[in-house]
Amino acid sequence: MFINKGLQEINLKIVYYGPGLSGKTTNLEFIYQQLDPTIRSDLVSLKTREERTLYFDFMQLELGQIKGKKPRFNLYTVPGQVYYTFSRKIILRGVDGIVFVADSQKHRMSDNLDSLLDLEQNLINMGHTLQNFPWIIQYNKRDLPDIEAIETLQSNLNFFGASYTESVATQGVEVIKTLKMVMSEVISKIDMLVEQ
Ligand SMILES: Nc1nc2c(ncn2[C@@H]2O[C@H](COP(=O)(O)OP(=O)(O)O)[C@@H](O)[C@H]2O)c(=O)[nH]1
Ligand SMILES: [Mg+2]
Repeated sequence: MFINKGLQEINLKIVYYGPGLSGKTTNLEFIYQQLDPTIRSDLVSLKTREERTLYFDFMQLELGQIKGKKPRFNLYTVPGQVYYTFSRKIILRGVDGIVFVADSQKHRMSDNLDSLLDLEQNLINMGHTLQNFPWIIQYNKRDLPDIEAIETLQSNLNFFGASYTESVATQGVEVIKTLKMVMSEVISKIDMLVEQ
């Protein structure tokens, strides 16, 4: 979080985390299409030739007011592929809220878990814990045939009882709901920190 007292702005950072190909970039692309250009920036994506996220995707939103200050939400995605460990650490710096985008397909369960443990370790190294951090889980790709039941995903991944959504990011199902949910987690936390 960065508060610019002169401009009465609060900069908040939300990171979409999760294994490669779980749908993080697709979330941002849908949000970008839906929102009025006057409240959002361009979507900046650094991609490889194969259309995979190379470093990150980034977009900024300006919404409403918190105690007279303008919140500016900076949305990022991380590259999920295992070997981009360093990029993920850098992108997580100063994070205020996280959406963990899980791939619901059965064969992606171990990738989900590896990515979640990687997230937890990175948070611990930054002096946070998953238990106390504002984060939610998005169970994505609910439209595909060979997916885990929500109860199974819940018992395997949601060990701290975080809020969750069931999405189809390619169709925009529960994408905005996910964003609103993580924003309210973040805001409820900073409400206590930001004085009038
Ligand atoms: N069927 C289906 N495909 C999805 C869904 N979300 C994302 N995808 C596809 O999964 C692939 C990877 O998505 P992407 O957003 O690039 O994943 P990222 O690596 O997490 O950024 C793309 O081909 C998307 O179109 C979904 O909910 N359902
Ligand atoms: Mg991506």
